[in-house]
Amino acid sequence: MKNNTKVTILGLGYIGLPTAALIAKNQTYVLGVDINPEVVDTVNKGEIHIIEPDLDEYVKSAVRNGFLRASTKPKSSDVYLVVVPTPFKGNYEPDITFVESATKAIIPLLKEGDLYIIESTSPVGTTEKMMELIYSHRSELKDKIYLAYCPERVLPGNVMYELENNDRVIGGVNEESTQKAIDFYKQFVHSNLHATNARTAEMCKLTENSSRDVQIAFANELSLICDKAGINVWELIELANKHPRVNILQPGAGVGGHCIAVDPYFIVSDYPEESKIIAQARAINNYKSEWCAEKIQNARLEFELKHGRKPIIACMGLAFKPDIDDLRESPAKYIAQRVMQSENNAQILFVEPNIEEHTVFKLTNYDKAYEKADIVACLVAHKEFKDLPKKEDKILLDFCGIYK
Ligand code: SAJ
Repeated sequence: MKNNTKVTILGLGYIGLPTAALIAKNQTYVLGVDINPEVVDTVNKGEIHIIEPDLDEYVKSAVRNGFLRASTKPKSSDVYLVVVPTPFKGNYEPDITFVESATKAIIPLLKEGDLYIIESTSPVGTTEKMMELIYSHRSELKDKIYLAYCPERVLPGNVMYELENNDRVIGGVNEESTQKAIDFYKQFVHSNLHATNARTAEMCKLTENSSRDVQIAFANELSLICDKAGINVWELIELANKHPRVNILQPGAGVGGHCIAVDPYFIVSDYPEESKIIAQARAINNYKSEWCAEKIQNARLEFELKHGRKPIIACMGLAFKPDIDDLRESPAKYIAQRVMQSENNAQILFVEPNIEEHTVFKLTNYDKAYEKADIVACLVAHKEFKDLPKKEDKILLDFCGIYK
């Protein structure tokens, strides 16, 4: 990139801030824009508001060296990256209003030769929609600016490494735009950049996560079948995976996070007639959490009938996946809430080794909870739980393969 290239990143979240810091590390002037003034103030102090290994060092040095600044307002740049959230509405319809408002904010600033890229996970056709929006306000820019879509595929907890080293799929609204975007990413992405068109790039992101959701649904469905068949599903999957071309994923307490549990709906809502397996996989993964809550409920009732007293129940894990501290959209948290509703709190011990405290759940150390509990519901396969001894006097409900 020419060293006087100015880049504006719209959205300083889990992807936007790491991306801004990485580009700034390559001596490029980056303006990070966020609608939240607290985020802007935090970044301008060289600090961070999200938890991601190594990110603090990147942001601190980029701000100190003057290559990264944050603001609530965009300024004229040469490259604009839209990295804002794309949630779904109550009826599972994708919500691209953040992408639209970020685009509207920069329309007055655009000039001939600028590059506009969307990174946010978006329904197919969004980049073309934003192109029409831009041209409807600035017709003189038609075919004079470059527009592309480039999804990210980084894993939370490994973002700084994966941003630089994961292959990227780059889809322009035309070939010149694709090439312009490739030339941009080449400056800070040291892996393969795969050229395609915008619609294919948009669908590629949705396909990656939908394929994973379907694979997890297959594992979860197996767990329901094996529970009825009296088969250890962990042993079954381990044996099936000995086949050279079989790779069955792991059953769990459901599918959480902002990605795998969300992105498939972007396909289903646009192609409801065609996306049968994708829709059904979502239903199975959502149902799995209900199923786990019911198993705990039944175990509680059986215990009470047998022992004439209420059991102490340990909910082991609240995060949305193993060994992280993120509880957003967590199936384990949902199940813990269901158990709490059906039981007075004194009988339930909540365990989450990756956070100190929680506003709703009073946390107990995992060792202590395991010792005291009559029923142990293993909801998240955190590494701390792997050493817990199997005790005959406890009812172990292993939903995530702690004891596999
Ligand atoms: N899960 C299972 N069984 C498994 C694997 C995962 O139940 O065998 C559950 C996890 O517990 C979690 C959920 O699925 O609740 C999602 O976990 P994940 O490991 O898929 O991780 P995410 O959502 O943090 O990251 C995914 C990744 N996408 C793929 O692996 C295809 C990541 O590369 C994407 O960048 C990210 O979504 C995203 O941002 O889209």
